[in-house]
Amino acid sequence: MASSALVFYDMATHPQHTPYAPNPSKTRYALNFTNAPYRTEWVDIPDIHAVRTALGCPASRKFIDGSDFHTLPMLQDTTPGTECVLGDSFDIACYLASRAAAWGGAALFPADSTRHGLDYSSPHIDDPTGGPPLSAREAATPDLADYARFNTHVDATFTAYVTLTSQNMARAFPPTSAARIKALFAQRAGVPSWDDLMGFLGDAEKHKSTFRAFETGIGGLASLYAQKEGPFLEGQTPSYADLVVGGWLRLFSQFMEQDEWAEFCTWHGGVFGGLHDVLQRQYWEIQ
Ligand SMILES: N[C@@H](CCC(=O)N[C@@H](CS)C(=O)NCC(=O)O)C(=O)O
Repeated sequence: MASSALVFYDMATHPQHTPYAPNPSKTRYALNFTNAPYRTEWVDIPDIHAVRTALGCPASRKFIDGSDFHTLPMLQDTTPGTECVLGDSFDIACYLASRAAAWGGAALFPADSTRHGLDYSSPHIDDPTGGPPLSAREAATPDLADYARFNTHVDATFTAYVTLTSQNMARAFPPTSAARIKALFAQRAGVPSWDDLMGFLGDAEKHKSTFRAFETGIGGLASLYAQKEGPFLEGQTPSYADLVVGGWLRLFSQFMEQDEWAEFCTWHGGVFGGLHDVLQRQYWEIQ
């Protein structure tokens, strides 16, 4: 296979190539984890719709009004005979898992897993997200249903606290598209401008109480990690479940206030700080 046969579509950032978005980050971890040969194509947020449509990739998420929400990641396999385009991080994980052995990579869904912690229930699973509803992907095969469910519950938990990252997110917008991204986000939120949106999210008291609630909100997931010896959900053996959590940790590590991120890393025996460090060291590479 030629080294660029897999094309991974991630969000363009400033500075260049400092990815942060949680679902693409799950995929980046999974690509590196499985030793997949890939290259990254960087897409500006307002261009996602056009890029996805040009590749014939249907939206995998909806806005509240039911209209299509075109998102990243996308993965395009250009290998003759197996050409395809996948537009959801969980589908991509399943695809990579089925090829990992051929690349000499690790198993995303280890056959001998005890599946410890995959029955995690988010305290926020029924919360409104304040934006587009989460998209729950069904596993293609019944044996992966608990990973798909875990993904949905982890998404629900971190989404409940995502406003802790919103204030700093704009610094990652590429200068050439920042104005368009801000206008798009304001339009989606139904407010006149980005500054209005930030004004609403910037309430210091609300921020503080959200941060305090985060420690409790993340406690159930943390306790599942704490039950095993080692940085991963299963203890010593990583799986896609850890990469799901890691995708979110990547976002929070980038955009939480530095002192809050430092404190977050000490909560619950430091399980998430430890997981983030090991995932970044071992599986974070930009190709
Ligand atoms: N279920 C989808 C969700 C993808 C998703 O929501 N991606 C976000 C980034 S984490 C996105 O592309 N947002 C684009 C936007 O906000 O315009 C998946 O797992 O791939």
